[in-house]
Amino acid sequence: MYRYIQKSAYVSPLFNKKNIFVALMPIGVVHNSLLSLRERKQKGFAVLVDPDKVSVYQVQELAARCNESKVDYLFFGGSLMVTQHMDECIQAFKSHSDIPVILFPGSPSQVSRYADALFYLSLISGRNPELLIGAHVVSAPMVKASGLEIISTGYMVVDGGSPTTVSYMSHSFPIPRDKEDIALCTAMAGEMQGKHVLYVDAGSGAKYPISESMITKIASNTSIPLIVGGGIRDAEKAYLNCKAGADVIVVGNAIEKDMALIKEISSAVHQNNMVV
Ligand code: 1GP
Repeated sequence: MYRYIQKSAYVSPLFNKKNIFVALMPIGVVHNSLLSLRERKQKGFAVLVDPDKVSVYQVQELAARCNESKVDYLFFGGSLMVTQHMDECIQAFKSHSDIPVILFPGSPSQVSRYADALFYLSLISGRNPELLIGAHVVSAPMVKASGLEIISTGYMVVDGGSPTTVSYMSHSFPIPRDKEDIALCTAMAGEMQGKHVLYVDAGSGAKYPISESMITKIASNTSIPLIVGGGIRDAEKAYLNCKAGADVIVVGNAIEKDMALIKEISSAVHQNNMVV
């Protein structure tokens, strides 16, 4: 799929018969599916797996449950990577499921060619140059060579009520949870910088998930897909976040504790699709 840019004054092999320039800006399958959720006002559900917290056997069970509950995406990654079995886990998941696997890396070393796509994260809520551009420069050749679909992501960490691994590791302050205008302006800046998606995160296991009013503020003033996660523990909060304007809901911790939640939360998220 290609994004049509605009009419041009001259003809070249890159122009179609109507002299419309067909730009060489491929939109990958996963990015396109995220755009389509936003455009059709549909909602998606993503399960986050931290490779340090699962065995290959558990990943297989997870795949079966995700298939059964019509999960839309599997996000894979964590702030740290103590174990060495990411490739193996992703292969195990892929051999049991067609659900797209998107890497959500805590560091540039977390790249696996077995995934479908990679959130190319820029921590736009922080002021640490390493996580805005430094790590990207170092990892660029490896990321490019991976052949993965790259999804440029404006990553925003919002205070979830307790220090999270991401805040500690990134040496950056999260956005205070009552400063919705800061969150809004950060999101707008990310969109205008050309990020493909926004990921607003209260951090894994957050005491306070992102508020619905903050989600509404961001969603109603930006037009790129909005992913929301951190501290979501039940179907009701997932449903309310969708109502507030989130396009994709991410749940990790709560599912690690109770896999039965996959079905419950997935139904709640997709219930919004039926209402629409
Ligand atoms: C964390 O958004 C994710 O980066 C998910 O958070 O583990 O709290 O669900 P939880």
